[in-house]
Amino acid sequence: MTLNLDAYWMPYTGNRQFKRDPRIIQSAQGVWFTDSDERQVLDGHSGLWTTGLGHARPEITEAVSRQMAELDFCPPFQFGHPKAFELATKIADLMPGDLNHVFYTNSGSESADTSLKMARAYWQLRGETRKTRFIGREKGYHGVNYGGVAVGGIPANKKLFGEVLEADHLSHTMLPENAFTRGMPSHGAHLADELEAVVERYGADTIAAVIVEPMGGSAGVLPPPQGYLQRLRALCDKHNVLLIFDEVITGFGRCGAMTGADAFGVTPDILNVAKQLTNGAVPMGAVIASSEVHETFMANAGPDYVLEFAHGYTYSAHPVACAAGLAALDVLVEEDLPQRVASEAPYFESLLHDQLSDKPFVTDVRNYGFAGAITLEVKGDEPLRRPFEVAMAMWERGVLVRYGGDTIQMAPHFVMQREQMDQLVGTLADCLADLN
Ligand code: PXG
Ligand code: PLP
Repeated sequence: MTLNLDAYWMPYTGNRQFKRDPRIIQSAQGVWFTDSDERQVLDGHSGLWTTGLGHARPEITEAVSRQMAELDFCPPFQFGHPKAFELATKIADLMPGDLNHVFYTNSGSESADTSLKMARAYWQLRGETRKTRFIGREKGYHGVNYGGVAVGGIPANKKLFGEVLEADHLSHTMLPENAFTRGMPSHGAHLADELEAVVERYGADTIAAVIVEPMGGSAGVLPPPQGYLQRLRALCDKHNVLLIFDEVITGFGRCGAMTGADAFGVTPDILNVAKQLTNGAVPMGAVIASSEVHETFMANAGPDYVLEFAHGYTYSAHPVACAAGLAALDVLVEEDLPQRVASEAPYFESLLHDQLSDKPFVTDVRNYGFAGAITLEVKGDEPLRRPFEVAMAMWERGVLVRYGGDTIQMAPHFVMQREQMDQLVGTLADCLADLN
């Protein structure tokens, strides 16, 4: 069979290069993909930070198949089905603090925009009508919808699209003195204090929320400096600003704890998830609000049949996604996988730093939990070229990694064995050694 590649306009892809040299994945099992040449390719990125439990988990396949036959769709507005409530209860149980109320979305991007709307509406309902301003962070990624792009801090994701929403940005924490740090860097907690300057400039009575990833993901794995998130939390409390954690990558195990909030010991007011919620099997995200945020909506909406939050998606709480989520979270908890990530993370960390730090063009190695990245020196006037070349060389040798900006990113499955990690990092080391 020859595929016609023309009609599919691929997302975040160099379409012209891809269609000249396609990389077609046919099937997946565990930590392995099979490509269209019947090659076994090691999945070194858990899909796209999605599939920590391994691909094709029978528990999820069975739950999804059963759900399709039993209830394929249920209108989410003014009606509900049992699994939507069961999954919300399960998610709330796994969240820290009083993050107890789950608003479903279908992706991380929808979670980002939902959380921003929730934050603004919260202040409106409390009568603080001037609190509308959002603060993001440089190098932040909050998906591709207009709200998320505005608070995001990756220039390439913004430059052709114009600004719809105004936002300010704290500095990123990738300081030169932190290069080659194992785990959380020791410098940079003071960068949270920039929030004071923003408050000074605009007044706390105009600021709705700060949104950050507890550990930056897409920009190439940026663990928070020690004490940074604590300071950000304290300043948000001092100035009455909501703190939103975008945990689309860190939620459900990646950092060796159930959430990034747990891993780093700081609880936000609103926490966004997606990806690992269903192990990537069915699109789903969620925004989890504190009881206080939720109660503000419930208490201020008027008669009880009136909408408290005029927001939602046709596919919010989709029954098939809920079934996948329930099955995926059961496996995550029963196999104690966040704990496995925590106990195996030092092995992954040593591999990364021992094998990659001395390779040509590597200017930084970063890691936390089962997330690792390197930064590569820019080649001439083409900042994106070298990571692309490395990732293609790895694909040739049967290993899939993610490349983006000047970085290569790795995200082992939570179930990955040491010899597979050896292959992942060893193949990268070999490809780097061959660079010129
Ligand atoms: N927030 C965060 C923190 C993310 O990591 C999104 C929002 C958007 O989610 P959706 O489901 O709308 O894609 C993400 C997604 C990478 C990479 O290369 C990471 C993401 C997406 C694409 C590439 O690391 N994360
Ligand atoms: N556009 C139109 C014309 C619609 O009717 C709808 C939903 O009814 C949407 C967009 C939003 O779609 P979704 O709810 O899947 O985000």
